[in-house]
Amino acid sequence: MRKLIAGGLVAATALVGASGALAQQKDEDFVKYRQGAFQTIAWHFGPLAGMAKGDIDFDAELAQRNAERLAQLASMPWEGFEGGPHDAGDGHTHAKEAIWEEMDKFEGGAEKFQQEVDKLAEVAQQGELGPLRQQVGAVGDTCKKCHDNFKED
Ligand code: ASC
Repeated sequence: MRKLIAGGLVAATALVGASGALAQQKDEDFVKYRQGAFQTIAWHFGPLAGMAKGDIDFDAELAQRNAERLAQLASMPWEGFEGGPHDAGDGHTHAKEAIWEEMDKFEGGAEKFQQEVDKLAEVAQQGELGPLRQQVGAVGDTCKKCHDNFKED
């Protein structure tokens, strides 16, 4: 448990760390990258949210797989915000300028998200709907909080 959480924290705090390799990427690539990363996260969170709400049947194996993937994916979107705000060309970004104005707060939200999905991956191993439902709620709260602060509708 401790190892998972520590790993997540390291990944989350490395947010703005991976600059060198990004030099050739264009503004629109940053936008596409981070949107793709969030889409992949939503793809995996969707069924978990569906199980938590009772919209789809509980499937312990799927829950465990998706939660483990989320723990990996949670560290990925953030490098797509590096060096921004980015001009997406067609205006296709929902990122608020507040991200770059309040980067510490944004990074804090990313770290909290990582912690909660790490916990979700652990809880999913129990194979029980009750605790899963509760932790899916905790993860969803971190999504929502960040969207409220930093994402245009
Ligand atoms: C989802 C999803 C989000 C979050 C958010 C939680 O399933 O795609 O962006 O949950 O709605 O409030």
